Amino acid sequence: LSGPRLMVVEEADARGTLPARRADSHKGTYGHVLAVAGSRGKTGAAALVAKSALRSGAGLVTVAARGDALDLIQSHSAEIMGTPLDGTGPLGMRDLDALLAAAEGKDALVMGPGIPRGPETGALIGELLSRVELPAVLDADALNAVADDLSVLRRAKGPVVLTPHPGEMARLTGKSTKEVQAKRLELVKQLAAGVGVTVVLKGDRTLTAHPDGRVFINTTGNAGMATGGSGDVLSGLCGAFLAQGFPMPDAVWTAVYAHGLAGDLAAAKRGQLGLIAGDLVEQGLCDVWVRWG
Ligand code: NPW
Ligand code: AMP
Ligand code: MG
Repeated sequence: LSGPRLMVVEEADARGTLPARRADSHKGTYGHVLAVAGSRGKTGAAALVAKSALRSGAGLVTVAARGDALDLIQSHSAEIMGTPLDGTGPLGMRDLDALLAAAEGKDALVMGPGIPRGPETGALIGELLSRVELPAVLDADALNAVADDLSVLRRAKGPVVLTPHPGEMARLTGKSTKEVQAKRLELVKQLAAGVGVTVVLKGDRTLTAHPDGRVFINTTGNAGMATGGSGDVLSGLCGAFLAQGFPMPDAVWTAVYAHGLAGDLAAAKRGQLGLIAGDLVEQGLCDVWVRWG
């Protein structure tokens, strides 16, 4: 399978992306992630993003969410900082000023898991990306929000990473989930090159496509990860690596490899049936970092 444009990621490659932490470093060295995530009923998605980023080396993590959800999100973990977004209902243009202010001083954006989505959410994401020069990971409902008009992504000032599961990829490409699964390699390359973004098509053998035509095939992970919140953990992990300044696209395929390995190590302890997304964060990721020294 390996060739100059199609690469199978090996553990030594992934481990090689992570520099050692310097003895004289501090939390400012490791970047501040802003996660626009969570809503009432889906506060867990935001907590998983934030905790995953914190467990993956980010110096600071702030979640921006509606006030009614934010208190619950922060109650999941003492380390999570918060920026409340006024009002209720779906995210739209009225949230732009608050998000621009929240993005100041941040090093990476993660948008989408559990967000309240409405007719203006795609336009809001496009406008934010066009005005903030940060690497951005779009997942879950941020993907669904931009699916109708992917041209908003072309205005982004920083590198953009999309992390769709096959259902979200179907919405992004106007295909059925079945067609997506039948043509995974072709579609992921097309989307990455067509829109000029890095695309992670998740599932068994996750594919990471860079706009320059390279595709990275992942070999870690297992069916125990087919459980609610697994993908939210990946978006937090990608955000943490980008906030730490790891280069593109290495930051992304390394995050995918580590996420799958976390799932494999956690499944070895809990069984595939017992595995839940929180285990990836609390157990699996930490075991990966220890294994990688
Ligand atoms: P089908 O049925 O096969 O056509 P949705 P979601 C497909 C948040 N969460 N292989 C499949 O489609 C998320 O962050 C909050 C093949 C399936 O029915 C989002 O914001 C949690 N098909 C929101 O909820 C924990 C696959 O997609 C459909 C596939 C909704 O996210 C849970 C489902 O996808 C969740 O993360 C695969 N490998 N994977 C919390 N604790 O707060 C997916 N599909 O409709 O986009 O819904 O992914 O659950
Ligand atoms: P999401 O559907 O957004 O929660 O994402 C699910 C995460 O779990 C993705 O990173 C998938 O690659 C991973 N995952 C789900 N099912 C499997 C599987 N059968 N084998 C490997 N990884 C999986
Ligand atoms: Mg998801």
